[in-house]
Amino acid sequence: MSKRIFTGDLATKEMRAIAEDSSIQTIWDRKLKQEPHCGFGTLGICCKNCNLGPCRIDPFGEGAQCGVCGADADVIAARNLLRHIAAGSACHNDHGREIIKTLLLASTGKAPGYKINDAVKLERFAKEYGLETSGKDVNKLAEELAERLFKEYGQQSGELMLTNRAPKKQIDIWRVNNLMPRGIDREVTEALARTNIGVDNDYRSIMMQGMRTALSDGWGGSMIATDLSDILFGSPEPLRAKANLGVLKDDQVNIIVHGHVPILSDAIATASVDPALIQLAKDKGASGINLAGICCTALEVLSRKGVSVAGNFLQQELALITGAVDLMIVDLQCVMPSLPSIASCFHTKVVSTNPRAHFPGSVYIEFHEEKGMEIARNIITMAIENFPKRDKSRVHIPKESRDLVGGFTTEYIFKMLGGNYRSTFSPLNEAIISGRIRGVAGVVGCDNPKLKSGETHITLVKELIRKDVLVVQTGCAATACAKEGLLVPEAAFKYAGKGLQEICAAVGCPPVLHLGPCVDNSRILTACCEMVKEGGIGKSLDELPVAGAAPEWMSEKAIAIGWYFVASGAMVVFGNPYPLHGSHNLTKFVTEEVESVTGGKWAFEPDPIQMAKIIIEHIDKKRQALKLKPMMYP
Ligand code: SF4
Ligand code: MSK
Repeated sequence: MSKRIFTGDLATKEMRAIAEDSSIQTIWDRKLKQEPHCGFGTLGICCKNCNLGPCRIDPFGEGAQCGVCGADADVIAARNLLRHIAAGSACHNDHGREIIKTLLLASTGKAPGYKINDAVKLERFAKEYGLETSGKDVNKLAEELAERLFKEYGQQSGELMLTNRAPKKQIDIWRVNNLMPRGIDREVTEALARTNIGVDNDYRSIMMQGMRTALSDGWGGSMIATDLSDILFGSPEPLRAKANLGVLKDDQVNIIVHGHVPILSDAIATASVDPALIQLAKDKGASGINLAGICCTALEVLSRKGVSVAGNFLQQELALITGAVDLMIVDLQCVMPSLPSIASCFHTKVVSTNPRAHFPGSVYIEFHEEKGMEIARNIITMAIENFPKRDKSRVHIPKESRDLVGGFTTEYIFKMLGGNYRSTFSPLNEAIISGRIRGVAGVVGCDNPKLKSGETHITLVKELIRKDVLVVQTGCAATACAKEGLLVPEAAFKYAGKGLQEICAAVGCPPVLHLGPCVDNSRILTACCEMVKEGGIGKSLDELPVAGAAPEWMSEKAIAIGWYFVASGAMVVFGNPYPLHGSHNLTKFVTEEVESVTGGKWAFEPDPIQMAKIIIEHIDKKRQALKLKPMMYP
């Protein structure tokens, strides 16, 4: 094992040691074999967009300064970045498309396992799309909405409807700078077309398309996915659950849902409490069925059904190495191709389900919403039947698991702050204006073996709440902090500054609010809109005392998210540098120049304490511009 400390998480350390003893290769071993990573790739100045290449730029200025076609470092790095944004946006947008399809099938009676769970939200959402709602049957309205949304995917001109949620000044910024996304699929397609050899050769123009593309994700596909998931599966409300590998049970059938789209995980969660299946599990010698999740689909069923989180991205292989998982069911995104081979060292079955995502070595059971519950029951039965094959002598479940509170939404924050009869964002704005809370930071994104995994999130978040910054989280970043016990109300008294403590005590909330999976970063956008609407802390998102961070990002989705926040006026700090530093001009554009266009920008800083300093300085600068009172407890 590398002598370097690779994580502070005890469960992860314990399971990696077991993996090594059993000669099972995990992500950390594979990463070591890749080191040193390619210098050209790390700087973002290699290109293989056509067969004149592959080409690379000499960063020392001695060798080639442009590719065979003439593209220089700026163009190459910008095209690479735009392709990442396009791929990340495509993932979220496709996720949204799947949810629309389920809404359509459910509303037309073709997917009997699904129904409208939040009719109030459906009506509100349909009105935003200009649909007539009065006196209309819920299913008819849902059907019309689904068809309207599909049209927005294929729209060729105009503006995405949900951008209307933004403050007027924000909309003006987008319109004046020609940044408005025109259609969801259109922006991703155009991004790919522009990056072909000999199309867009101006790094600034390439990055402007990057903004339109990313906005089509944040204010399009992701926002649609979030809202429709609430409509279909129910709007989350805070609930307690646990996080870390210790949620696995040695006497129960352990099933893990892994991936992103909640359509399948929701059906599995529903079927897992079916008394007939629980009885079948008992007949096979188990004391019950234990459902847990990995990655973002875990956070979908956590926030709606209180299903515990077995781990984040880096723990997916380790979960299998416990020898206690009877079946892992995967859909797509962030699912490592190594899983079937690791599962083959144990009795564990890996079941893949999505026609977009095939995993050689897994059992493939294609998921169809029309038969969602039947398929879910069949898969759970398969897990139960696999339970007796578990080799008890090879089971090793770490003890670690911590309580967390998940399930916060923009709507719930209203209720939490104002009560059932006076829902309002005013106490949050007041707390910021009066200097009890400094501002709000979104700490989101993945976990990454290049860093001391999880620690960057934990150190950053502790430092921010100590300085009275309310933190909101999504994705694997939230799981990392949950495992440290930061997502419970009690954490305020242990870690938060006095001002934030007072607010948490008054409201009864944690100092770190869990807003769900990575697609639910759209909730951060809508919460920011509500802060502006409430008044007193800025007229557009860039004026708010808020900032974002993706300390351990790894996925292209994180880049799309990071860029849609910049396009929406936020400063976002990445802990793990993005490969663009081989282009001085592009680096300058994303870290400085873009601020004069949208008010947002990127920063890069691997040290979490320095990262907190950058965020706090940014928030303080915004507070000064707004002429807010000094902090109450400096
Ligand atoms: Fe080389 Fe230009 Fe082709 Fe890229 S597009 S591989 S820089 S010739
Ligand atoms: S799962 S995108 S590792 S947050 Fe959304 Fe986690 Fe990042 Fe995947």
